[in-house]
Amino acid sequence: MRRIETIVVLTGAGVSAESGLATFRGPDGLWEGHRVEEVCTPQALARDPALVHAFYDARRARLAEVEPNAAHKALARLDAAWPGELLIVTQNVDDLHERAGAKRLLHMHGELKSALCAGCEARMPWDRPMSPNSVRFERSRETTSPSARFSTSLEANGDFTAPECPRCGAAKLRPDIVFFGEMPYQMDRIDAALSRADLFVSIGTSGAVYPAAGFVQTARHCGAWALELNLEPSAGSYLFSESRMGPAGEQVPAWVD
Ligand code: BV8
Ligand code: ZN
Repeated sequence: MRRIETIVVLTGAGVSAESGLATFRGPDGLWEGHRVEEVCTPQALARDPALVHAFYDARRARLAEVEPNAAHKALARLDAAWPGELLIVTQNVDDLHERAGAKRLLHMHGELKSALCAGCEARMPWDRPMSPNSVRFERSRETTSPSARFSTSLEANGDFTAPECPRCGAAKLRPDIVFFGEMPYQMDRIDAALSRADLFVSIGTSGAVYPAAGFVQTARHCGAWALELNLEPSAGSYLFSESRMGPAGEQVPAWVD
């Protein structure tokens, strides 16, 4: 392994699991009780905006109930101490990396605490429900599994109207989330960092979603050592120089410290 100057870290839902946030591909393969096509595509937003807004309103509200875990805190320590180049690329839309103190951070799939105007493409901080009618998902009584099925209880009263954009006035605000079929944010910046990386570390991701799942190949092609820290082997484990299995709350501090 060459001298390490540039580190690129990729995180996925597994890094937030020990904080209590559900991962996407739990045992029943449902995402908070929904199929991904129902809640994370532009078509879903056009077809059933009330459901999509309620889904993201519930996940945004959940952020107030969770805290960064030892993995987020260890990455923040690395960020504060690492003298070379570092970029933490997260697929997650929660704010736990920031709340742990990470600075050199990029949300490639957007953020729950941001809104996007589908009219003028303005992005703005957002921390309240977008759908005035959506009430929190009711965790169903009969199951306590982590990916417990949720039922959307919408007190819908008539048609759904999106909030108005403060810049252009159009009632077209939507969650600032990269849906399937949409281009992730700052791909040029990510690709440039991967081309310079001496060490690429993937934490808590199943390697199921592209282009993030392809980052390990880009980094290795450019000569980086690739380390995977995950609870179980991912779809791309064979692509890594080294894989260490175990909960991120243990594996990440052990790697950082
Ligand atoms: C695009 C929104 C093109 C935010 C999400 C090839 C190349 C390019 C694209 C594609 C391609 N093939 C297919 C595609 C299309 C598609 C895709 O990848 N589909 C898959 C399903 C095959 N990709 C896209 O559409 C992307 N866009 O390519 O655009 C383009 C080009 C030009 C112009 C326009 C467009 C967009 C992808 C983004 C989609 N949005 N989410 C949100 O709502 O949260 S993706 C969603 O999955 C989340 O962002 C999530 O982060 C991401 C990945 O999931 P993971 O984070 O890995 O979570 P998962 O549950 O799967 O796994 C958790 C892991 O953690 C597990 O391995 C588990 O073992 C582990 N774990 C659990 N507990 C712990 C743990 N590990 C450690 N400790 C623990 N305690
Ligand atoms: Zn606008």
